[in-house]
Amino acid sequence: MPTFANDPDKPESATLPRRSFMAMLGGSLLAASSSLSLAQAAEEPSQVDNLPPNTPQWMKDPGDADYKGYGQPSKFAKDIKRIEVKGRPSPLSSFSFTPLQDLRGIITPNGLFFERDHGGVPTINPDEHRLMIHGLVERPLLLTMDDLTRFPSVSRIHFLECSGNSSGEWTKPRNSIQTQYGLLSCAEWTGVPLSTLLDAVGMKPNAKWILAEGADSAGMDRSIPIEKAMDDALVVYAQNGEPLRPEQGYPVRLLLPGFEGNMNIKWLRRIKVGTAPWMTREETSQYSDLMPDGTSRLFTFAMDTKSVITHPAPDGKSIRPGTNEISGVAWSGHGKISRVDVSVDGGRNWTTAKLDSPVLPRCLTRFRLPWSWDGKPAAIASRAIDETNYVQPTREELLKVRGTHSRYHYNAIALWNIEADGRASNAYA
Ligand SMILES: Nc1nc2c(c(=O)[nH]1)N[C@H]1C(S)=C(S)[C@@H](COP(=O)(O)O)O[C@H]1N2
Ligand SMILES: [Mo]
Repeated sequence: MPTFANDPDKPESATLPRRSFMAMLGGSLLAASSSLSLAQAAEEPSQVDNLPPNTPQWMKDPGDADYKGYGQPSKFAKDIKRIEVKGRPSPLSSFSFTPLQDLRGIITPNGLFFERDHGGVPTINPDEHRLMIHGLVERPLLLTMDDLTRFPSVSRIHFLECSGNSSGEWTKPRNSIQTQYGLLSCAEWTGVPLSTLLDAVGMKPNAKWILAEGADSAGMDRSIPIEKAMDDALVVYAQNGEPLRPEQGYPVRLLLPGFEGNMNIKWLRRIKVGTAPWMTREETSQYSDLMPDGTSRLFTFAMDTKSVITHPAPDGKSIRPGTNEISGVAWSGHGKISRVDVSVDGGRNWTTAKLDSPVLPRCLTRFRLPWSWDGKPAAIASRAIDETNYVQPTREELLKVRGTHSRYHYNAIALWNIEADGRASNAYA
């Protein structure tokens, strides 16, 4: 019998835990929850009765006992969604952004994983899909999915970021974390180390590069140096424990930890071993950066160190004066995050934030810092440092070196203004 919290004879004990928590937050919770209940009462009159010390309706009614073969989020969380942009630059091209402002921890749920498709999402029957490994090899292979899953496998947690993430920040910063920073996600990937497959085919001594090709209508292909292929590259078929989602490359994709999203070929059908890069469209006209002196940066594979505050953030909930937690994610394509500093005065002073464990290489790292907000306008920022001692640059530093002709690889410090009403906005927008 659930008596304690609902015993109308003991209103004091029933409200005590709530009061002490309130005291910690500066006493503002009571006011907030009563105004919330009034707002709800206007919409759904019965809901006010669900608040303490009453027994809520959901303890009086039997719960939903319907069998759900595949579970869905609560209907109260239905607004947590990707945002899709379609038709740019071609009708089949699309991308969708992860709602970073609504996520906690480091793992992106599969249904919210960002998406970038150049030729639409193919519908691939795994029984009819093959992975070919050929070129400068002793024993070319044509693998079925059953063949692939018989190889020894590993599971690893890695971020994936499109090199076009935050591209708007170069010249047209927008007041949104989701559409400016949301081409970033992180998952636990399961598959076969690419080195295992390359060992199985036996590479010839002059092998230096591999070409990876997708089975989508874009036939996307990229050249990858053999060092990466033999280091931590994975041929993955599972994402957060379940089969890859169609959008992420079902039934199999290449995962190059820390390397720009574009090289992580989805719907992987072919790996060719060769001596030199193939200079495909994606690595020449695209995904190269025009520098101020008119030259182009080619083959900038590893994503540079970056971080962003996700709470509070534009698109997210506004904060109230008193105790708050500043929290966000940091990542580096070069290894582990070693430190994240947070500023609440626009970058003049910095405090080192706490990093959640585990801190893994080429993986999102969650940082947190308690912050007592006095209710006055503030400007908050995070600065990540990785194990190679690379320090995330300010916007001014980055633009000074790279100019403003780039469309890719923007990794500067983000600055959020906190307005007097507690809302966060992009200071550069
Ligand atoms: N075959 C194929 N692979 C692809 C793409 C594609 O369109 N086709 N898009 C690339 C780009 S630009 C990125 S950023 C990542 C996005 O991976 P995701 O959609 O799983 O987030 O996949 C890459 N691999
Ligand atoms: Mo991308």
